Amino acid sequence: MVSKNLKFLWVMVFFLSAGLIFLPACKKEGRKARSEIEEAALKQYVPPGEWDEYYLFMSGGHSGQVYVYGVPSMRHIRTIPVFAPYPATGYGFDKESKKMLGEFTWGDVHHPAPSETNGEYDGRWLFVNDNANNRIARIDLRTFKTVEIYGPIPNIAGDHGSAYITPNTEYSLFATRFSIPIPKGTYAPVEEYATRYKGIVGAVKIDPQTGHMSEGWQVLLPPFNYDLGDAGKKVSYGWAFWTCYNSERAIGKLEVTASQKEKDYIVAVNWKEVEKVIEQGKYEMIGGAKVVDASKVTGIAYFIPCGKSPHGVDVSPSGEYIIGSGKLSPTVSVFSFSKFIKAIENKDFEGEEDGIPVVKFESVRVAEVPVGLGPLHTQFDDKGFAYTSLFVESAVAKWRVGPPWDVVDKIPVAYNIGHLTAAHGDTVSPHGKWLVACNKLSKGRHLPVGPSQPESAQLIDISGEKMKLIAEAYPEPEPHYAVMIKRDLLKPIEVYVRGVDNKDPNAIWSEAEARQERKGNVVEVWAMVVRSYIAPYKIECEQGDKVIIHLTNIEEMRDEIHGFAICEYNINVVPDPGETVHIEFIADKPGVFPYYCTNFCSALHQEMQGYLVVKPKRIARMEKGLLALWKP
Ligand code: RUQ
Ligand code: CUA
Repeated sequence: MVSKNLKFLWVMVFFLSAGLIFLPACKKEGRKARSEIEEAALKQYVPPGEWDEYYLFMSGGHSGQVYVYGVPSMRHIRTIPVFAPYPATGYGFDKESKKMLGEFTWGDVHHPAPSETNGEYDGRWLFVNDNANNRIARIDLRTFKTVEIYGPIPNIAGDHGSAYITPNTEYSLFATRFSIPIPKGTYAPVEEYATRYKGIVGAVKIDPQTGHMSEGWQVLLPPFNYDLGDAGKKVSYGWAFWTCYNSERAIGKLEVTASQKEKDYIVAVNWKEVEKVIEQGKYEMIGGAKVVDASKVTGIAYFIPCGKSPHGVDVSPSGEYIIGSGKLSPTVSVFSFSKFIKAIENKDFEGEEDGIPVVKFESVRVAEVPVGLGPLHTQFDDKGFAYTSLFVESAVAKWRVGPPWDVVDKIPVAYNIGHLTAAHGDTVSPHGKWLVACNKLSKGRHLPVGPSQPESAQLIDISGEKMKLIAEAYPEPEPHYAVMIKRDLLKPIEVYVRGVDNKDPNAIWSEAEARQERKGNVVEVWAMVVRSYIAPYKIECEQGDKVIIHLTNIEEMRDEIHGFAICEYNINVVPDPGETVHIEFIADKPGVFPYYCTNFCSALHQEMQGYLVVKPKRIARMEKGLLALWKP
């Protein structure tokens, strides 16, 4: 009995003393974790009513749109419809945007690219590519609206290596991901891929004053898959770079057939030289575009060997280093631009592809950085470091751009990161500070939402030596690439000022001007919306008439947005304050169709309504007949 008690006592003594030793340690650990969380939360916290420091423009992939978030809060602020209709803002319903969308109702946005001046974002426009339908769109950052869609671009299929902007917004780059027989419409069996299919890279010209896009140039290349691109800057200004895979010129199961060679290429194009040779007339017209054949015209294109099936190519802020991410190798290859130029001068070539020189790998490569598994894309900070996304490893590697070219930090992300973006991280002067990882898989780190799972975006603090994961968000699908722009660079308007931003001759600014006129079968209406009525309150037409409505929102105050929808006519437009939009449709359904304001705008929002009265053909005809009888 005594011994049993003693034993119990000893056990108690042991646990108590152990507790005395371990408890403070545990508590300390717990406190540290807690303070780390608090620190992260404070870094991300943007109090209600305050602004984020950066805009984050994320591509929306095959949603066809661009999404705007704030950094660091990661709050979704706006959706900018680009290649798909978006009834929330009336995009794709009014005459202008309908015309811009043309025959397509979707697009595949991959790479947003802000306009630049001297290699810096200038806050004027944002360009995005459509990988599916070979187009490039321009968003005006004064209005956050898509104002122009260029394309489909001739001779290319799958505009992936796009819409990269050259340092003074001379061009937006494009490249064919899938080589095809050109011009489009040409027939050639897939079996003749290696000989009759062609690769094309090129650029759309941009008017430096207006942003307007027009035909630029195209370069004819071997039938490889051209993937990602980037424009040269500073020392490499005047050049453009794209990676390519499938230099095997293979067909079939590419995962096997196009992964045979140890190396594929980065193709370097001297666009300043392309401009010159085009001026000299050394081009062919193919598919309505000026195409320079790089196998016939020397000095415009070179291949740089890069291992293996590379994906991203990123030019360092100084323009000196061209970084190729070999997605099937555990390293990024760093090439020196000055060595590349020297190699060209010395004709230091190791072969050719269809007559286009391949520069000697050893002569241009300066480092092979062992970043980790599945490197895809690289961004830069203000302290001489690069950040590379590792798809297979689900991590971001931070490494030194320059000797000893070492990896200095690594952070896991959740999961399978594709692109990443740092603040101004692809310009000549990156900001550092923030990095956003665009992850392809979220693996249930969120409330379950059924089998269609979201991608994730993780905010990482890169201001210190060690990267720190701060927050996680679930952006709209699918964030391929994104760009982060300092908020004060953008000067968006809040109202379309009459006579300044709105010079539409069909705008009306008072109820007294509201009216409709008939010209033959066309009924033209000048209408307006304001809190809280729509004028005119009725639109009368006959079945089969074409109805044109010029609708002005005459509000002069921020936020005073009105919608205008016609029941069962599949119409909804949303003019902003001071904006005029145009609707055109055939009144093919007879009857009475209410129209109303779709934006809850005021206490009497529900009162904002009117009627589209469509007189049936039969009655209209009868009336006309009677009139004719009665008149004689
Ligand atoms: S891609 S995840 Cu379409 Cu830019 Cu690399
Ligand atoms: Cu105007 Cu609701």
